[in-house]
Amino acid sequence: MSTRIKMRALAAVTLVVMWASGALAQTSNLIISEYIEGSANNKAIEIYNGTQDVVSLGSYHLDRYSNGSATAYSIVLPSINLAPGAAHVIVHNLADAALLAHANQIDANLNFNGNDALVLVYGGSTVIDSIGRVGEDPGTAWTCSGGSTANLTMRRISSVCTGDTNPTDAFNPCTGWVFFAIDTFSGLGGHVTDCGAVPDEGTSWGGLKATFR
Ligand SMILES: [Ca+2]
Ligand SMILES: [Ca+2]
Repeated sequence: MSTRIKMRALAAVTLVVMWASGALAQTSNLIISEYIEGSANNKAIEIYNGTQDVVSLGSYHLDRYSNGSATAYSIVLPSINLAPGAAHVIVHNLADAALLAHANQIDANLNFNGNDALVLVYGGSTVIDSIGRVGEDPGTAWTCSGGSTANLTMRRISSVCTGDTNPTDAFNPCTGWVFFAIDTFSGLGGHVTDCGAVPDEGTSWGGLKATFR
């Protein structure tokens, strides 16, 4: 087989595998792809790697700002590699078993309840994504027509390719999110975007290796 044909075959296999893993679409960085504020302690956050690269999750943390506070409580993320197309699900430790079954990480400090801003941070202070508005207590929740950060499941719409990197401007949950009934857990563990470009052969091969590591 010629080198060119081998490369084409490799690219085809790579594309099929990347498609199967949901990794065709690229986001600019990690995004918060799902937010569950359910009954009692049913709280969960899904973080999705829609990039073409393996991401070291330990370089990120999730800050919670409760009730309009300007002071963050940081939730540490584990030092694992998140493959392209993979999702990481954090669940409150007292959640129902049906929700805990989806957890990659169980954390007692994931105790938001609708009026608490959440910020995904890279390194010391680079904001990657956010939900809510830091410094504002909206009362019960940030709301919009048909949407709320309380008592619902929020999922990022597929066209969102970059997180909300401004955690202090006004927050409208209907911008970039769709809503599902309280205690909907079925979307956890994966995410789909339509963010465009297919990874080139060189970098997607790295992603392929990561997927099967
Ligand atoms: Ca609160
Ligand atoms: Ca914002």
